[in-house]
Amino acid sequence: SMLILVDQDGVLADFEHRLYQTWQQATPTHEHPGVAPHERRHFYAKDDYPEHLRDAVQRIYTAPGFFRNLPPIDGALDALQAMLARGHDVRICTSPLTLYQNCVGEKYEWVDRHLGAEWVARMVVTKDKTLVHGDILIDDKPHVTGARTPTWQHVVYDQPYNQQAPGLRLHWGNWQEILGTHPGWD
Ligand code: DGP
Ligand code: MG
Repeated sequence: SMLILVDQDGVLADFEHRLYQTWQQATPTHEHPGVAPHERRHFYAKDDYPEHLRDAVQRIYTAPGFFRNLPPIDGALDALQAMLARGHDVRICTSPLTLYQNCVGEKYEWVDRHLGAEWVARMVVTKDKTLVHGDILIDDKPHVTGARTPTWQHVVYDQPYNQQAPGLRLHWGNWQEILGTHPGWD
């Protein structure tokens, strides 16, 4: 069996969907129509918007309620439970915003609401995922770096903004085939 680290935003919780939806509700269309999730090209959402609108983007994802109300990505919650049922040790490994005031508590609330207290106890909240041991890290960030050489193998969670990243591309429609080829799966 394996120790599997699963990222939260962009893997379990749909940050992109809610950002776009909130932008469309809050911003007059003559300013900017917003960047639809399938049109996103940079890992950081702000970088897909013109310079003069970046503070407005940041105000959306730092506002109270943003992280609490992210919709789950289809198939994500079932996949976590299925990995655990197969005997793996599964942890949610997430990096909070440096503007932590709403983000950190609401990330815990999200896990409690959608997965329950048992999974709150499985959360690892860190700015540097290379300091966390594991066999696999499922993460939508194209390059996950930090202070140490990681013990885990990064498996990229497939998103429009990480298409340049090489290697295996996992999503909740193919995860059993991708992880099934990994030594330690059975
Ligand atoms: P993680 O999914 O654990 O790698 O965390 C990445 C965080 O970055 C997540 O909370 C979403 C957030 N994020 C998305 N777009 C931007 C952005 O434009 N600027 C910043 N600072 N954070 C962003
Ligand atoms: Mg992420």
